[in-house]
Amino acid sequence: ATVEMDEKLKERIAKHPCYSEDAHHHYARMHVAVAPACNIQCNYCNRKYDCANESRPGVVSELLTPEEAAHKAIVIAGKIPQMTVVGIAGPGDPLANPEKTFRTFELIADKAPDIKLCLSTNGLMLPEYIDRIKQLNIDHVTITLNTTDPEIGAQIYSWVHYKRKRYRGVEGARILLEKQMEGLQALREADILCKVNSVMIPGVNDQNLIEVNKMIREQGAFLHNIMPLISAPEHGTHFGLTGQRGPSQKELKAVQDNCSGNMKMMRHCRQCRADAVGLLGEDRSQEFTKDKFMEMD
Ligand code: CLF
Ligand code: SF4
Repeated sequence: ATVEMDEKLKERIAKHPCYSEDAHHHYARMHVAVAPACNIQCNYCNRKYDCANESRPGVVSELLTPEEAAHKAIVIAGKIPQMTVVGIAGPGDPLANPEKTFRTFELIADKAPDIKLCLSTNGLMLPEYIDRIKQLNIDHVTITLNTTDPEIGAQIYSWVHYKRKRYRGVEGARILLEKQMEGLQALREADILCKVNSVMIPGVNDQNLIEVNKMIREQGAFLHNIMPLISAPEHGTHFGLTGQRGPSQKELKAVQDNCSGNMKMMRHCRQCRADAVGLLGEDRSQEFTKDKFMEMD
């Protein structure tokens, strides 16, 4: 589907490899893994590995302090000229680690003001931190939003930890959805570009994704990325254990096509690691492990 876009908006996404399909051939992103904790439990997540909302299951990223992360970002920006975006996407939820996440962005913005800042979150704490996000000029925020229905949510999230209390089942899912919707609205009011990721789980939320698409479109989200559940029993996720499979390429495409009426759909996502480096299709994270980048300048 073609979506009309004004020139200003085009400029804002022109160098972001995820927000612009054209850009992903020419521009690179890097992730810094500074955020280990999480405030919800998705059934497709195994905490031993990176946040499965925006990353590849079965991968363990090397955790960094904000200072190490900033050093890494500056080193890599110097070595890879196409590097335009630094994202924080895990290994847990960035906004469940607000001090680490914001300190990292602050240090990077200070030393490399041209790099765009990108944040990916489950959305639970987004309303809480919207002011800091604005202050830091974070122009790209992703919310992983898997359903508009708390009953379905109860099958996806086993608990939600909000303001010192743990909520289970429908109750937890309802709180999460409420905060995600508030977050969407706050981003729109702040004129921050918002991408929504939805993990497609056949038999659980696949029928509901059209509804998700409609809702986020009405709330002003810019781009929708429907990602396949990757769930292998060896990752030890709940869905893996219950034999829940991911969608086939064909099933995924059918849902994406059904949603694409009025909204841009992302179809080039590579489900990166929380410490990914490079163009979307390539993974250079091993060239920049901590023992290596700490020696570089
Ligand atoms: Fe990273 Fe995500 Fe920002 Fe991109 S990834 S925080 S928006 S800079 Fe991109 Fe990777 Fe897909 Fe994410 S390909 S998993 S959508
Ligand atoms: Fe795992 Fe990410 Fe879900 Fe947290 S938000 S439980 S880290 S997939």
